[in-house]
Amino acid sequence: METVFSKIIEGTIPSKKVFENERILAFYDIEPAAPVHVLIIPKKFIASMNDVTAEDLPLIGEIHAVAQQIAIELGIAETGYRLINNCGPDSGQAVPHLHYHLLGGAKLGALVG
Ligand code: IU
Repeated sequence: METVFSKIIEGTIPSKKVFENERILAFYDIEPAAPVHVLIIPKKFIASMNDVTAEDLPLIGEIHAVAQQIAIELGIAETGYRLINNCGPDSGQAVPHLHYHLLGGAKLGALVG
């Protein structure tokens, strides 16, 4: 399915990349909700966490490893960060392509609300 994120993966929409390999792309969110706000996405189309299958689990694990590495590189590993996935309407998921928000660089507020 074509989304803004598939266009970012293709390069037809530019992004400020933080990390890229054959399977994963990470780039800065255009509307940062924290001093560090990076989106980490699989290049494979997966609409949401509801659509993750057993065969995707190595990919999900690799996304965590990439998040850990980016946190180190951007200097937020020690101060702390969040890795957030929004899934479905109640979460506010706006883009139907699986993505993880890596947020840090400040004391983060409560999540609910
Ligand atoms: P959400 O979990 O689906 O709500 O997050 C989508 C994020 O994608 C949100 O933080 C947007 O600011 C971000 N984003 C982006 O970085 N670049 C874009 O072109 C678009 C959305 I559209």
